Amino acid sequence: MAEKKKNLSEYDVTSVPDATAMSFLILVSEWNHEITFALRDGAVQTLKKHGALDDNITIKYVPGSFELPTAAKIAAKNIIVDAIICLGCVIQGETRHFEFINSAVAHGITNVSIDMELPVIFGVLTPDTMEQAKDRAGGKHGNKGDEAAISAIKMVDLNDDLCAENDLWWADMDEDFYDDDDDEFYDDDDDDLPFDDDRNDDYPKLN
Ligand code: DLZ
Repeated sequence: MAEKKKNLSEYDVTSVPDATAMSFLILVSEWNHEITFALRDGAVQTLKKHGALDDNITIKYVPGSFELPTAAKIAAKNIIVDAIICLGCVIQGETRHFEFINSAVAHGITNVSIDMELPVIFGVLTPDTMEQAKDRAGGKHGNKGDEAAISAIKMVDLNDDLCAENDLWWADMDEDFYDDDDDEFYDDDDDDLPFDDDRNDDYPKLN
């Protein structure tokens, strides 16, 4: 059952896979940068805590949260990375576009993730006030950047798992298709046919 989270930085450390071999792109919105830079720092610290190497963490900036999905799509198409973490902050009291920006960003990120079959993580704060934002960017409610980093690591691990399942499935199929006995079946040479030449006798006659 879903539980209400008390702190964005609280999680079961033992449930987090090792991120040593994983690569991440962090996209950071410059709008409300006092908040988003704190999210970025939390995300980097958490990735490194779980083994991610400096060389495997790339950070790029976009003007505002609205640009996060476009940047994620461009990145997903052009660079090799295991997950993209999108960080932003849209404060309700400060923009009449609040609903519009939030919904565009949420849909945009979801679409990129599904289209590109790549974990693209929604690390965008959508608080009512700047104070609430601070509480969630390293304040009393933890850091949304930490949460985004953990989600990214878990999704990369899940992706690897599911792709490995797929590889196993194909390996099994290959064995069936290319089994030595089966090969004979596709051989044109009649002498090699794995059944009797009078096999038609076994079938009921139509007339
Ligand atoms: C324009 C705008 C406004 C009013 N508010 C925010 C905000 O609270 N958080 C944020 O990340 N970006 C905001 N922006 C900028 C838009 O995201 C976008 O960068 C511009 O509309 C240009 O496309």
